[in-house]
Amino acid sequence: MTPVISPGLSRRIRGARSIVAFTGAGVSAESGVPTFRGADGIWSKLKPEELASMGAFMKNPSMVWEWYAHRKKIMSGITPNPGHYALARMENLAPSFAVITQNIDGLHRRAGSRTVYELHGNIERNYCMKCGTPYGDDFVVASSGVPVCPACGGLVRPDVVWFGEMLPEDAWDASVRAAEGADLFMSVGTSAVVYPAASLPLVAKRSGAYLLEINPEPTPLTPQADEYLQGASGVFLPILADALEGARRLPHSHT
Ligand code: BV8
Repeated sequence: MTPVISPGLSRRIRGARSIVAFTGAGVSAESGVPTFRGADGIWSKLKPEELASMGAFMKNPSMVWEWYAHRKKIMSGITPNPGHYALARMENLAPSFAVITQNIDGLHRRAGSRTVYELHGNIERNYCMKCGTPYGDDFVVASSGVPVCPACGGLVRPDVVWFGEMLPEDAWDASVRAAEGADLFMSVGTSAVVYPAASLPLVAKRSGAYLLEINPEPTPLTPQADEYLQGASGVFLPILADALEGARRLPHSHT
């Protein structure tokens, strides 16, 4: 039985001036990307600090690169799912729309989303830690073992934000502005435990946004949400996009 959303939520979507979707690994789960904290999540087997941190990389760069090479391989075979495409549709229908993502898989842009702030970087990009030269995956794949910068001999690393590292300033600043200006803020497919990203839903709520959460499981954010849709993003996001599309088809009543 296809879930439905309340008439109140439909009206809210239709009347929203600025919509923000804040996404986590759950939005890519239906594309086959493993999440971090779910039952079969990445962190259930490994400790994040042991792999996604500068300390881990300096201690054992080849182990960290083995992990990222494995994840790059998974991500090279995935495609966007209905949840990603629904957000791209909503961007074309809403007066203002932005995606703030913690995901590093690039699937939002591949689905057609244009305003995407990548808070934790992107696994498709790499750079030299010494001179900053960017390198694509072809260079990384061609390197045997830990990729070394031909220009300066520095170690090349994935362009993702590790624990203890600052988030990219532009993406962070733009995300805070988007959260402060949203009248509908949707937290979708995130366990809402990684900071400072996880502070954005409450920045939005404090600035007057209606806070909607979509997740098959409750999270620490659920009690603060104005509305919680318990279910998959690939199911609910297309329903929200349909509600928004319906509004755009309605003849404008001349009252
Ligand atoms: C920083 C990139 C400081 C790399 C990642 C103690 C308290 C508070 C904070 C801290 C603390 N100790 C340390 C900190 C700070 C730390 C932090 O927050 N730690 C947490 C774990 C306690 N944060 C940092 O270190 C950040 N930097 O703070 O710098 C600083 C200050 C000044 C100067 C210098 C430095 C950097 C954080 C970024 C870390 N990088 N990844 C990589 O991926 O390899 S984190 C990792 O977690 C991913 O980026 C991921 O996006 C992020 C959040 O996870 P989620 O996306 O939410 O995924 P998760 O699996 O957890 O949840 C999935 C959800 O989807 C679940 O709820 C599930 O139910 C749901 N789901 C499943 N299927 C579906 C679904 N939902 C919808 N539909 C479905 N079908």
